[in-house]
Amino acid sequence: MKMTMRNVCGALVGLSLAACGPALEEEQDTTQQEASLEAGCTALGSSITSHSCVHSNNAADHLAVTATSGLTAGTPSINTAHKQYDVTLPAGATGTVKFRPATAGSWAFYRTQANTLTVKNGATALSPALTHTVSVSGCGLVTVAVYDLASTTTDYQVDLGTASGNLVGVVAERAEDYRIRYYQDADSDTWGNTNVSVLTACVPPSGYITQRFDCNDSNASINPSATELLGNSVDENCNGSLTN
Ligand SMILES: [Ca+2]
Ligand SMILES: [Ca+2]
Ligand SMILES: [Ca+2]
Repeated sequence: MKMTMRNVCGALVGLSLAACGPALEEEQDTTQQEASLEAGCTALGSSITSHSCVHSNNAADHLAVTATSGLTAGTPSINTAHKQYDVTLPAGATGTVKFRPATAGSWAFYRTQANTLTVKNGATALSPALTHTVSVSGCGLVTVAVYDLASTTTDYQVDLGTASGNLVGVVAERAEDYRIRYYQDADSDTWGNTNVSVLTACVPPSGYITQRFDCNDSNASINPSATELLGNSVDENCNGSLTN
């Protein structure tokens, strides 16, 4: 049996660090699957995006750097997550910064302008795992690109294309840290099947929800909020008892 702390922790980061303590989650062993950004992910979920917006909206989380024209000895790094780097670009031109991931994984680069972003390993431009626009009320982040960055000893080169005012804000977050487990709700009674789930930082598949503990996911009249009907052999409210 495999135990993990990361799942519970990641799902709670945006809510409460205090809740991210000793909780251990028992991995299900049947039909659940570990969703990856590459397999059917159409957009990042609300957890990582809203978390990024919190830092973008907090002036105390902003750091200012000046990008260089190409990679030079003076090219600044934007390595720290949970910050918005306000990157000044060369006037009317592409600017270069560096990014060395603290942990290998899928890194999301949110930006305040829909300018281009290219991540390179040496001379090789990497293909993004995902890019999409962002539209969150009250949040200045408008686009995101996700790259799978495997090396924690590489300074990846990040080229930022021309931007209005020669200034663009960049928030980098690791997608794996914001995974949430969703459960299949096949009978649409708002209670999911504990045994059929996905763990993902992306928007969940259709019909998947965060609430679980449906003991019969093919009958919408049976779930933990249903009323127990006495005198039959059905546990309508999923509490394990036929008498209450
Ligand atoms: Ca259900
Ligand atoms: Ca009953
Ligand atoms: Ca019952």
